Amino acid sequence: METLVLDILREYGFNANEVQHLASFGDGLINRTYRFFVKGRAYLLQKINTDVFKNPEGLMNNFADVTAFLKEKIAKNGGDPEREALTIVKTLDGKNFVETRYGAFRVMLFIDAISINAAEEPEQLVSVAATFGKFQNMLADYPADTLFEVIPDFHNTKKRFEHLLTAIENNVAGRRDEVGAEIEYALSMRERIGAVVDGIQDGSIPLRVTHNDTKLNNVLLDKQTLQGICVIDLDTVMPGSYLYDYGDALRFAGNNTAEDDPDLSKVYLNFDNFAAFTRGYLSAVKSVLSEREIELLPFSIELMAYECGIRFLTDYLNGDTYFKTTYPEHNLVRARNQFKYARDLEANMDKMNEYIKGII
Ligand code: ADP
Ligand code: GN1
Ligand code: MG
Repeated sequence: METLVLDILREYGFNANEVQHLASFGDGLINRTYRFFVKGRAYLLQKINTDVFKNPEGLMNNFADVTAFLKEKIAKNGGDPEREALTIVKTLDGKNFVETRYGAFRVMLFIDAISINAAEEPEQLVSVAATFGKFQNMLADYPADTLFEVIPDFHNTKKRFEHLLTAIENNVAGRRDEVGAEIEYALSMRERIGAVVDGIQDGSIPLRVTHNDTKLNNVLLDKQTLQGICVIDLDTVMPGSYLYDYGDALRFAGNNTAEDDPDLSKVYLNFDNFAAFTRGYLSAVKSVLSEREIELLPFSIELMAYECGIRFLTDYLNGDTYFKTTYPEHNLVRARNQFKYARDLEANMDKMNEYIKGII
């Protein structure tokens, strides 16, 4: 790896003898991330997962255009464009990424901040949510039709359901018999999972530019103040629904425990986290949400937990080809966790709706 990396970095004008402290970094489930230093400045090198992102050029064009658009707004508002938005470092001949026979790689400026996998206290989520909300606001007038659709149907829950049916049918990894209960639950939800997809189709839910992967660790926080600074992981920025971003954020941050905790007794809606995130989010976007979107906010969390659960289950049935796993049952543990969470969200639907009504 080291030699390959040094070869890539030469394309950026970084000589092998200048590159220091090259090491793996972060804990995303899709890309491989490395940090290194040159002349005291920190950078990230990322190997773009081209099994997942089949067209790195289209993806990097989105990335470059969206960050340029954000930077202009941030500068206008008196912010720091290199801290509040990602910065692509270009190669010596002006390219956004490097293609090698081992895959596609990009370099970004490292932002000196932290990302967390769980909130230490609910109040942290107010600022995280406002950072996601602000990101959506800044992109509200972005020309959505110029965006390349990186992963078609990314949050099309009905299509995800079809993929699960195919995986059940094919039983590639021979694991179907172990997951009867999970399959039964997944199938039982069939009639309810079209709410957002159908709403987009019939026009009752507006199509907007969204992030589509609003995990807590995809926002950077200031080390001292723990305030949200910057939304990262822009690979999936595409037209979508605000409900995907809100729902996915609370799928992750509203769960009382990690998304891969095998101890299901710890998996339930942490209502304080839900309340804090919802307050922060609504403070940023309340004025632009439609009535139907507001109505579906609580359900969107259940929907995203369900969708992520069937994606983990599908990957388990397919023999773990999509998500990074660290042990054989990892995807199954994740699927069970998400399904337990979805059921708990269902039980809390009225309580969440009451809370939102109180704010609006
Ligand atoms: P993945 O798709 O694998 O989740 P990410 O783009 O989210 O990849 O990067 C993985 C991790 O690297 C993030 O969770 C974050 O901790 C860190 N990271 C990514 N970009 C930056 C950046 N520009 N500055 C600082 N840390 C970053
Ligand atoms: C992946 O890339 P990362 O780790 O932020 C996945 C999300 C899932 C998430 C589950 C491109 O997110 O959709 O919700 O794992 N990203 C992609 O942890 O599939
Ligand atoms: Mg990430």
